[in-house]
Amino acid sequence: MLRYWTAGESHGPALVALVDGFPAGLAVDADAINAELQRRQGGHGRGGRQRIETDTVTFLSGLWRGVTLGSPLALEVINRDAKLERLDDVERPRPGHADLAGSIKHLGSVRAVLERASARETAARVAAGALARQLLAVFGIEVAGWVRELGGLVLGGPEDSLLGRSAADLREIRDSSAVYSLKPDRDPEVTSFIDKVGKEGDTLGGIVEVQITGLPIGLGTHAQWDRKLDGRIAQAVMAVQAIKGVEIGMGFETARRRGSEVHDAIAYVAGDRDTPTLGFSRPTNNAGGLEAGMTNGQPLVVKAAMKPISTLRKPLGSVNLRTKESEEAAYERSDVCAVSACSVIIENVVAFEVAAALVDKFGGDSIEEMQARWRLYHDLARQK
Ligand code: EPS
Repeated sequence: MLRYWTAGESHGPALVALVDGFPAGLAVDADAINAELQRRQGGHGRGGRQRIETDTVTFLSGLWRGVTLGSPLALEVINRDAKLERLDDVERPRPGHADLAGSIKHLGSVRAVLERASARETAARVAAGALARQLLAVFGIEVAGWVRELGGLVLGGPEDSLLGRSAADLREIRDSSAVYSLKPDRDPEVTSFIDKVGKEGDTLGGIVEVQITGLPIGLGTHAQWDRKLDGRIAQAVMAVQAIKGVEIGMGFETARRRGSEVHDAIAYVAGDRDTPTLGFSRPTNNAGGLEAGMTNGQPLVVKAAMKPISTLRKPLGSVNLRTKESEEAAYERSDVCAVSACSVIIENVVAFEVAAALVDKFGGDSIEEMQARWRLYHDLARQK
């Protein structure tokens, strides 16, 4: 079983991801993990913290000469802005943040809660996911993510499908955009909108999309609710800070259409028998690559809705927890828009869940055994 936890406060000494159940024998590319951490720090609209940090990963365990041992991996990302001991408490909880519910729940301070609730923690999740996608790459499984909508501006559509296109092509287009969208020509309009909203003391959310190609048929299961891959992905995505909605494939739109306009017809091309999809293809991908909790060989398509950052420079009404008087919510340095960063986070948390499903299906002791079992499975399936 491949799984991970994170630890660390936003202004504590470091963030840590503990990855357990990772197979032995993978030569880890730390630079590739660092590239994802760097992307997470970017995107137009980020706050001052990102000018202080240079997020890079250090492996505290689980590697020997750069190769995974099959033992737990502890990944550390240092906080340069480690000043927790010097920070004051917050008395006026911010609407939308963990401040109010968390401080009451723990019978403690707002600071004690907000430090862990901060989206800074996602650096650890990105490090774990960026490691997991290196396992996916061994099997030809590729991940790409981008911003599809930002503050109501629509920056993508059905034309962005990975059906018949390469993830590398879409990543290249996205990397040329200041907001990680597939419409870099719209950047001037989008960035000046973010700047304008920032000057007004407000924040923006958006919709991000992740697609994964090269998947075999049969990751996940129909047999038990807590191992269905759609359910696992939905939990991982929903559990990212500020996410309020998750869609797989056509998502909510399926509810408005007839069955004949939703389900994807099945075709077979004998010449494609040796591909991971065993020759089966689907002219459309409304299911988003998942049927009954299992991958069906089509690209996985996941979208997530991110609410605007809850720390507002022009704050909403709140209550002083000490005096119980009405006051404006507290303001701490924050981002105007972190939707671009969110696309990186969702990309990597989804990658981790898919890697966990790959380990479930093909075994977690070593890469070599997984590759042998992958070949055996496809040989057996082809004989059916
Ligand atoms: C973040 C770091 C944080 C915030 C942001 C995300 O740094 P600081 O609190 O020192 O400015 O910028 O966290 C929040 C949006 C939040 O509400 O807590 C990061 O590295 O992603």
